Parts: sequence; C-alpha cells; structure tokens
Amino acid sequence: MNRMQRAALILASSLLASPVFAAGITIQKPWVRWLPAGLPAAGYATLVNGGDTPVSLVGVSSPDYGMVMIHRSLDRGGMERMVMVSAIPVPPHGRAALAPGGYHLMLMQPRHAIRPGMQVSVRFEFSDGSTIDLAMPVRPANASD
Ligand SMILES: [Cu+2]
Repeated sequence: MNRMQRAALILASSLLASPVFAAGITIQKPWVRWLPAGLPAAGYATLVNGGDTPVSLVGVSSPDYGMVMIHRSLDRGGMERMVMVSAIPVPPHGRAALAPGGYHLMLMQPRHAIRPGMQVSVRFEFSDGSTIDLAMPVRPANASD
C-alpha cells in the first residue's frame, strides 16, 4: 500500500466511525408521577451515554401534554424551588439522572384525562440530532421509584 492509499483508508475509516460514536444514548427506568386535578406531573428516567462524546438532552415533547419543560429542583436553605433548564448534559460513558429532588420533566396541560396505570408518549431530543420516543408508565402520587 502506498502513502496515498493509506491516507485514503484512514480518511474512509474516520468518516465511517463518527456516526457510530455519536448515537449512544439509551433511556432506562422511565416513569411519571401523577398528581390529581390536572396538576403538572413529573417525569423521571436515567439517561445513559454509551458513546465517546458528550451529548445533552435539549428538548422534550409529548402528544399527551400541551407543554413539557425540563426542570431542576434546587434546595435553597430547606426550601425547594424549581428552575427551568435548557439542557441536561450526559458525559461520555456516563449517565444523568432525572429523579425526585433533581432534574425532572414537567408535564403540563394534559390534553385528556391521565390516570395512574396509563402510559404517556414522550419524545426526547438530543444535541446530536437523535430522538428517542418512549411510552412512560404513569404511577400514583405516592410512588417513589
Ligand atoms: Cu418542575
């Protein structure tokens, strides 16, 4: 193999490799905590990045809710308050937890009656352009995991 052929081969293999490493997100243990009277519900899950590059959750939508936001609960001197965040970073070969007391989805303006035992459809959008559609089980207000 001459130098030109070797350079072409290296270029070809790096082009082939890049999309494989980019699409590495999986979502584990998704669930929604239901609250009565049409109150906003909270969505939880663990985002796992199996790839070599950082990826962020940058958007969430659902046909079952009029509005979905990404929130983070913060403890301010014993008072819990929620702030809106634009992205949740997931490090390479790492994970990010959406869990009570931290990051969560805020599912608002339900478009129909939603009760524990049902499932809601949620689309997760990531910074690498990939999307994941999930059916998230709805659990009662007193569920903890
Ligand atoms: Cu919230």
